Amino acid sequence: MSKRKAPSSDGNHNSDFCDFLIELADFEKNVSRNIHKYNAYRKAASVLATQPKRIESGDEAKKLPGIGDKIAKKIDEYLQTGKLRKLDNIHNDDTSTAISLLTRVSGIGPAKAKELVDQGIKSISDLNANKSKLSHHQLIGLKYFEEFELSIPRSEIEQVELKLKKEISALDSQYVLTICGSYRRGKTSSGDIDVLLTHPSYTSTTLISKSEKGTLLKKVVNVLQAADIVTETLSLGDTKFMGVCKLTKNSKARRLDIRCIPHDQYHCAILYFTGSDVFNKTMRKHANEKGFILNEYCLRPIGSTGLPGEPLPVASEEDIFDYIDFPFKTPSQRNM
Ligand code: 8DG
Ligand code: CA
Ligand code: CA
Repeated sequence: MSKRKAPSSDGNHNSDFCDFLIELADFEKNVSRNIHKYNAYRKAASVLATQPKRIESGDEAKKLPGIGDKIAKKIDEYLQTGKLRKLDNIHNDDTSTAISLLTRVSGIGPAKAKELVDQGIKSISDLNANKSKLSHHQLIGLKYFEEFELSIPRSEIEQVELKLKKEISALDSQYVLTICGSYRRGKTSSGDIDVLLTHPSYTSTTLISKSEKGTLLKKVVNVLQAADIVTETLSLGDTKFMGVCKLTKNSKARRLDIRCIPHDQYHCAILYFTGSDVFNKTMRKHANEKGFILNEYCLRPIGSTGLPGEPLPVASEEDIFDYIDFPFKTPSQRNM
């Protein structure tokens, strides 16, 4: 996944609240490593972002789902003083700012960042002076630190999509490729390029060996490397490639992920990797309430024993919505 960024402020009447909530969320994820608080701040930000009007007080905010006392108080403090003491304290704390900075490098997670900061490595130039402490992925993340933070214009991803489809269909016309993530949700720019790939020969039940499965993805990566689209590999497993692509030789380096998905699980995967992550949580919760378990692989009914049954046949994204009786949302309606 791309390092999570603030949703764009287009048409958001509460974008200043969202900005501080997302900063608090990132602090909880990267520094405190409290994923519950991270989720709570993200949820609150996404609820505020979709309000049709400016929220005028903490009390008003508290009426919205996902906003409790603590966040309401922060909204009041912000409205009254124009800032938050908690964020000021975080900004003034050397260790917190260093950990936050290092986690912006692709491949450096919160634990690695803490480990580095504990050794006195606190800046990008410190990282450059301590390359032996970094993995291959982290070294590439460091090399492209600035470029990976730039958002990718939609028109560029459209052109990458054409090139990927051309190269991959020339290799084998049976491959199917979909770019998911924020691009599929219609965003005008994206943090990275999330590609899902499938092939009819690969299903969750066909006895395809691990090496055959890996071959499906590796053949694609090889072709894209030969075509100078893929320029670096961060990691390559049997089903997941993480790397770097460039539209043309002089284009910027972009983060590209390719996941190879069993053919029968393709629609659940597309749904999941289209997101947004907050939308996914809402839909999974709805599925649970209707007696189903939904994940990135499949949709299963929960039997009377409380255990999940066999995966339901799914031939489209719409099927998934229908089974759980959830009104269909087009990808661009899932930006929450
Ligand atoms: P962006 O890259 O433009 O910043 O936005 P994005 O495309 O929505 O985010 P992403 O981080 O690339 O993740 C792509 C989708 O994957 C996301 O929209 C929903 C799904 N997803 C979650 N949770 C997670 C997660 O923890 N890790 C990953 N890899 N994907 C996730 O819902
Ligand atoms: Ca991603
Ligand atoms: Ca993405």
